[in-house]
Amino acid sequence: MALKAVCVLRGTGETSGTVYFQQESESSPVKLTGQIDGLTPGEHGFHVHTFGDNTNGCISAGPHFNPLQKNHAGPNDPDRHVGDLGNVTAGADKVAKLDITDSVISLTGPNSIIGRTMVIHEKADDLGKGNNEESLKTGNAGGRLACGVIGITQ
Ligand SMILES: [Cu+2]
Ligand SMILES: [Zn+2]
Repeated sequence: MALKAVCVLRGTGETSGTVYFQQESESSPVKLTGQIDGLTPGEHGFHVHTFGDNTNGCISAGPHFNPLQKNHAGPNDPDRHVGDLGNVTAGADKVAKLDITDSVISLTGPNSIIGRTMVIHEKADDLGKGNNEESLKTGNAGGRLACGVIGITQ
């Protein structure tokens, strides 16, 4: 039976969204669909952060989900944070439509993202190629516009 999860993104500004996750079996890739509204046109970093804690807003979600203690990178790099999903791109209508397939995150097992937080950022993620220390931690994606805890759904 397919595993399914959902995340409602909210923040202090106009950015909001809904992300749906589906995985056909525990060894299958995870498909992400849905959309994020209220973004400036262009790329925005999009990651799973470690904690499902929004008590002090998106900052309480902590750093990128990184159980194997790797450097920050892009979703197609062999070494990356588990939570590194790269960028989403908003159009002139300020909407980013999500269509991501990822084989590193999971909805079960040690790389499970259930109970952790999705964050959409102010700026583009440089995917670890910024030639500075912060690039290897956060991709210089800037502030956290909106976030939400990833939960199991039917
Ligand atoms: Cu992030
Ligand atoms: Zn990262």
